[in-house]
Amino acid sequence: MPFSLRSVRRLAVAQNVQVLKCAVRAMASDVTLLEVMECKISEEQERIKKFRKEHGEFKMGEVTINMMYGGMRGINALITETSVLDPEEGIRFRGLSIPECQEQLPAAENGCEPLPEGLFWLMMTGDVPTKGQVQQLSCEWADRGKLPDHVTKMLKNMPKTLHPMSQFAAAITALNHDSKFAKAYSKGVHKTKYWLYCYEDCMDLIAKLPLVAAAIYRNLYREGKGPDKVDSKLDWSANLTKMLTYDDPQFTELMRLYLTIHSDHEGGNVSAHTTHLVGSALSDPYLSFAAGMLGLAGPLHGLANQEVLIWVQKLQKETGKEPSEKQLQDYIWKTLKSGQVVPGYGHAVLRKTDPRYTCQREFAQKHLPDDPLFKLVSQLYKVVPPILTELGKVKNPWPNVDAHSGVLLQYYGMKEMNYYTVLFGVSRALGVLASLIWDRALGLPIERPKSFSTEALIKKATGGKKGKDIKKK
Ligand code: CMX
Repeated sequence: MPFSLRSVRRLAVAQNVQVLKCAVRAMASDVTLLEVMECKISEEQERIKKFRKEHGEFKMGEVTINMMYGGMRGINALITETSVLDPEEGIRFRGLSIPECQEQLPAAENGCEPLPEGLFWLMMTGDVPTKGQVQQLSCEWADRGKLPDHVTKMLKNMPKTLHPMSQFAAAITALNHDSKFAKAYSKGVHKTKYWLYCYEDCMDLIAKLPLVAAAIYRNLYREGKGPDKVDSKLDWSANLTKMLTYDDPQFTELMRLYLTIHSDHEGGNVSAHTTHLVGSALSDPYLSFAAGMLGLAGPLHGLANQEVLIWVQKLQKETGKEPSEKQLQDYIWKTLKSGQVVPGYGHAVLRKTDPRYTCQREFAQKHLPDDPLFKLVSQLYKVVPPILTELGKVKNPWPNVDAHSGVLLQYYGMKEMNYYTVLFGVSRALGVLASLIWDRALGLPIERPKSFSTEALIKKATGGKKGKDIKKK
């Protein structure tokens, strides 16, 4: 039976029940994210405590030796509340697919793509926020959005040849100068309060990321010129595009979509897992996230969006702007035969076209259907999968998120492909930092899986009997 706000409030006051009080407050239009989190966390702590007491010994699968040598693929070992990845269906953020997020999360005035602020609220609380709650978050991030001088200066002094991702991670590391978590820890704060300081740092960090990202862009590609302050009237994405010196409202809409879909991909990917792992040592959120960004900067992970464009440009150089199907096939085989991967294709978990690719494709079909690069990428979508399938070993021949993002950015004038992973990083903060806050709220311990030497594994697997047959020569 649905309850009205008034009836729940009366019940709560009468019975003084904390859970009901929380439910009442969560419905209020002026409720803050922090207030909602305070309630959610105590409920969740109780729920997990009870669950572990009753089912703590339940087994979630076996670990094989192939899994250990195979990048831990298929080992069930992490808890992540913010999103879950299904191999066939793709990502769901707290149960919502990308099309459902596009439908249900609040959009900007005159816009139709979801505001990433709304996704952050959803990932943190499990609830779809109201428009008012999202506006409140935009204001709060704008309020917190200031860069300390030492970071601005440091970025200005970076050599122009230093990759934007190295600059990004270095600046985030330097922001830990003002970490509230590190300060509270050094003063001996009680561990039940860790999450509150972690929350403060994460909110500050998310608010500062557009400033860091845009400063890197302006220093490298705009001779340091352009707006360098957050505008309190703008949402998080609009502030980012403005400080990047772009004024096309459609580019801002793209950025809202981009920052939403790149935010989270459950817990096992390199950037999420690294942030979680480093955070488990109680390194503050700045250090934890910087470490995650260094993982994102790998070409098999987030740097693939840059690699895709470099690969496509080389293709165009060799074959001309409008290659035939045969030319594409030859180019793909040449890539594979030279021992390289086709960037933007394949995935460790997904076994279908990435829905993040699909929604970017839909954006392109709507806004730039005749763009030559979009046409080329669409052609590759037809030609690459059969070849990767023919190779026989690739588990997923379909495109991932990185196969499409560069096309859209290029169309709106952002041609500096070395920079693309920074935008991925700004977005990734939303998911991994929401998870980090929950890690501290749930008191997850320092992470420390057991490792073995090959020798020890051989002994275990052969019962010590056949070990000599597999001995080193
Ligand atoms: N091109 C060529 N070969 C590929 C391939 C691709 N796109 N994808 C996988 N393979 C190869 C692997 O290199 C591996 O070969 P070896 O056995 O010779 O080492 C074999 O196929 C099996 O790999 P897999 O189990 O299908 O894939 P993995 O889980 O090991 O790796 C990924 C996943 C994403 C690293 C891989 O598909 C790849 O390198 N893709 C290209 C890079 C890329 O687009 N990365 C971005 C992923 C999304 C993101 O994180 O941003």
